Amino acid sequence: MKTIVTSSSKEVVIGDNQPTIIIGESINPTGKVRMVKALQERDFSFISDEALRQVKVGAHILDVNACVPGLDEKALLPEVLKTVMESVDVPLCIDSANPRCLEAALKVYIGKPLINSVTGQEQSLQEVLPLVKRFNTAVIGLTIDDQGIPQEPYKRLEITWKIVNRAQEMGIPRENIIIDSLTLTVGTDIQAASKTLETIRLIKKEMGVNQVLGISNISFGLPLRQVINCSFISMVLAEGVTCLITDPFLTRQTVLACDLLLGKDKFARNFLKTYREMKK
Ligand code: THG
Repeated sequence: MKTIVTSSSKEVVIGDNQPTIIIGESINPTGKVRMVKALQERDFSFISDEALRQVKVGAHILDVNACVPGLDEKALLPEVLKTVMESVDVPLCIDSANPRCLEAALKVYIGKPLINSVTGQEQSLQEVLPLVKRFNTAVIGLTIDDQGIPQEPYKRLEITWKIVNRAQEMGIPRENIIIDSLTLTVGTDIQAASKTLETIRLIKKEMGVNQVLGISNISFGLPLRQVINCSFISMVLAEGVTCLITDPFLTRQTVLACDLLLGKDKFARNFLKTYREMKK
């Protein structure tokens, strides 16, 4: 199973037997005073720097979110997207819960982006999948429905089926869907990680689609978050996740070590190349 996304000049392949793809998460104002301020003041140089920083430390794709309560996301998201496209040459992941904002962003994007995201909710399926089809994009499917994130792995598999089937009915191939099992923090739910791991295993076995996970949710509210996050990365990659939403500055070394250990880095090429670059 290979998912391909592109920028105007670069192609990124997500799949088994490929290096793990890192989606840089930091162009997102949620909980970040400095980023909110940059968006309020249209300080796009801050966003441009953030894009460059993440690509320099190993992001293959960048997530772009411009949702700040009180600001016009439909106008802002395309502007931020253009800024990022002018700053770096990697493909982008367009992150919005609002289909109108996604559409406005898709109109300015050059290449085949990843949409973040569609859910198993009827309204989301009806509004987002037509955009996936019309703009020929890839899309992240969240295993969430009107009842929230189900605890039970089989229920999350059911939502995956729903998204994949609905997409296929519309002529969207399975390769263009990347499933995100989602995870809450182990700080409040001791089963959060184990249920997510079980879900990943199940989806891999039953569906074989590519899978992505936002890593930092797992450690919210706890100390030593990096230790928890990096440990969780090694577990989810061992279960078959092919793509991560994370801060590459904090997690890239772990990802490279995992790829090496999982046989995804022939002759340790990426690991050694990165080591040499770091020494310089
Ligand atoms: N799945 C999908 N999309 C997502 C998420 C997901 N988008 C949003 C979120 N989760 C992933 N993105 C972020 C962006 C910023 C931060 C966390 C997740 C963040 N992190 C802290 C910071 O930078 O200060 C530090 C976190 C850390 O210690 O690693 O702000 O799950 N499809």
